[in-house]
Amino acid sequence: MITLAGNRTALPIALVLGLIAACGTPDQKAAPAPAPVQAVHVPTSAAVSIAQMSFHPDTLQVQRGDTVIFTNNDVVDHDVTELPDSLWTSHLMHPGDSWKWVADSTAYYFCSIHVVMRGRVIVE
Ligand SMILES: [Cu+2]
Repeated sequence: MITLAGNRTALPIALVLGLIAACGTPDQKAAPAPAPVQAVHVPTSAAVSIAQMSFHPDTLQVQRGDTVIFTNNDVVDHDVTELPDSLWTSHLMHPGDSWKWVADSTAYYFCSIHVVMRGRVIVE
């Protein structure tokens, strides 16, 4: 025989069981995918050698923020000057000198002393 006292406890138990069943169904939404991990570029450096009246390599591909180190391995002075507007330039580089430039955008450059000497840095 069911008593009033028994009905009072049976209803909450039924609700709890119903909630547990609802939460455990296979249709439950999957947890949100973790945010994609952004690749962080650790700046590095790349070298350009100036020798025999030219830049080696004359085209260099780097990532934004990388440092390009120009070294004058020639027997005469050179410089590295942005083309076409000379937005930046190295100091006069004597044989053995180096100059560093942090690549922030693709740039063409030349030697303002020997204008046929040209190169470019492509920033990805
Ligand atoms: Cu030069």
